[in-house]
Amino acid sequence: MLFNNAIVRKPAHSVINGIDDYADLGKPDYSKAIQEHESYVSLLTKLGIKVTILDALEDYPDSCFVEDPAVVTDEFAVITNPTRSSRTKEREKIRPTIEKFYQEDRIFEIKEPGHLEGGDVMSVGKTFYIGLSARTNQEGIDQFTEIADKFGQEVIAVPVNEFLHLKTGTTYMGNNKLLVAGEYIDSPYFKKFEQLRVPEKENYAVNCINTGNGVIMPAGFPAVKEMLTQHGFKTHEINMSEFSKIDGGLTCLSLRF
Ligand code: CIR
Repeated sequence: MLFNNAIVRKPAHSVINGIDDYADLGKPDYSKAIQEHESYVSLLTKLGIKVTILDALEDYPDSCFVEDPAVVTDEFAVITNPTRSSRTKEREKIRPTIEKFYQEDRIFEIKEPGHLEGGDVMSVGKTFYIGLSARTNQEGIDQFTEIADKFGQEVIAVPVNEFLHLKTGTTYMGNNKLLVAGEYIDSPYFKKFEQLRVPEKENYAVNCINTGNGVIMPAGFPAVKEMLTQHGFKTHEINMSEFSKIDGGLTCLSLRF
């Protein structure tokens, strides 16, 4: 396995009012979102991952996207500073859970005027690629760089123009293989990787999770499924219809470590 633990948060009824800056597919249906979330948790559990399920937070419509208010790594954790005002306080809500898994001196914080969201952080070996996006600013990246440096890890900032977060446009599958869509196809930032190019109409499926025991991908993207299979990955599909309506992908639904 590439990770043994996952933290997720149940979607609240308010998930129907989650931020939708990109998708424009209408509002999510709460019961369907719950079903999809349950399938996600069951799959992680079936694959041998220990899942911690946090209670829904009605005051925070996007709080099921736990990947954004924290970054977790083998050695340390960072409580981030989400940009959108409806999400900023999610940082306080995730902290007690992070404290259960990490010692106090291994927990850091991104502070004003720095902003950073976990969806922009892609970890590959000893390097963090961090998206400079509408949600993560240079100050946030500079603060993260200082933290990573304490652990001998480097940061490479990558501009994000077409997507919400860096990982909405690229995810790392291991073995030097990188799924890439849109602006990251043939990007100079990712020259050293073997690129698995996602066709535009399947852009949403660039956001996958390699568990080390198969790749979790959204259901309904045959070209990406075929490409992953050809590259030797077993795939597991999860229906993401409701989360995709509010710009949420598979990675954003969990913190994995
Ligand atoms: C937002 O706009 O913040 C949420 N509706 C979606 C967050 C997606 N998070 C992620 O890709 N890590």
